Amino acid sequence: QPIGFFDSGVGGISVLKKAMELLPHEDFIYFGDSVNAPYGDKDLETIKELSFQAVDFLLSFQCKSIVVACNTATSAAIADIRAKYPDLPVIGIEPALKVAIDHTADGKILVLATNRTLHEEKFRKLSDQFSQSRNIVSLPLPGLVEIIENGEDFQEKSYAYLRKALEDVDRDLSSVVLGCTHYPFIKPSLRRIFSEEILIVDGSEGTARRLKEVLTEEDLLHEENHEGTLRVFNSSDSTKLIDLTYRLLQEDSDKDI
Ligand code: DGN
Repeated sequence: QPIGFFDSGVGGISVLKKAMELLPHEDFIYFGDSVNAPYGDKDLETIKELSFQAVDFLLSFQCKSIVVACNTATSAAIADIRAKYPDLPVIGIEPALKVAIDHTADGKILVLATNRTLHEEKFRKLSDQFSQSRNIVSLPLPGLVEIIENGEDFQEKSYAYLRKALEDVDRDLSSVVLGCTHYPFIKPSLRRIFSEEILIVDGSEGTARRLKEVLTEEDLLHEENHEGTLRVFNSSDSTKLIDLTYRLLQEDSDKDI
């Protein structure tokens, strides 16, 4: 049985890549809901509804586990998905604040994500957990997901966007947390803005590790003589998105951690 991944578009590929590295004997199915991207600007009910549609699509392939490879859908819908499918291992992703804190002794932390992720209760709770010891600031980046989804020259276009969006942001930071699964793909552009001393982290590694842990606990891992496979689907029937998915899979994401 395969493992199903979904995101409101191609961003979740950053998480899928980590999972494929860690679990080479597994079969994966990726569903990118690019037609409805970005989820980040939608209301809660709509995000929940779209998330259920994505999960049901993946379950039509008898997936043994679901990875919500989208911070926005995780914060908005994961509790409901788990409630509806109590026996299904469902793994989510959230801004990797803990990773940033564990790897830096002090200094301000900047969290970049969609509006929805930053305004959900889930992020407020996460941030409250650490805000006594560390100064945490957050900045929504509306419109950035669309630039990446569009695919064309997205690195240069993102750089132009970020230069403007981060113009007034204090650069005296210890780390930057990428709280949206699309953002690891624009790390080269972020690096042109943030100096090498500033750590850039995201939650993809942690989510992949958690997936492996859960599948191991539940004894759901494939035998090691099996060669893993990948099938990719997108809600858009344009081949452009499927091409972009494979392009991003090849991309060297040059992670700090
Ligand atoms: N990739 C999604 C996330 O991690 O929040 C963002 C896409 C979106 O819906 N804005």
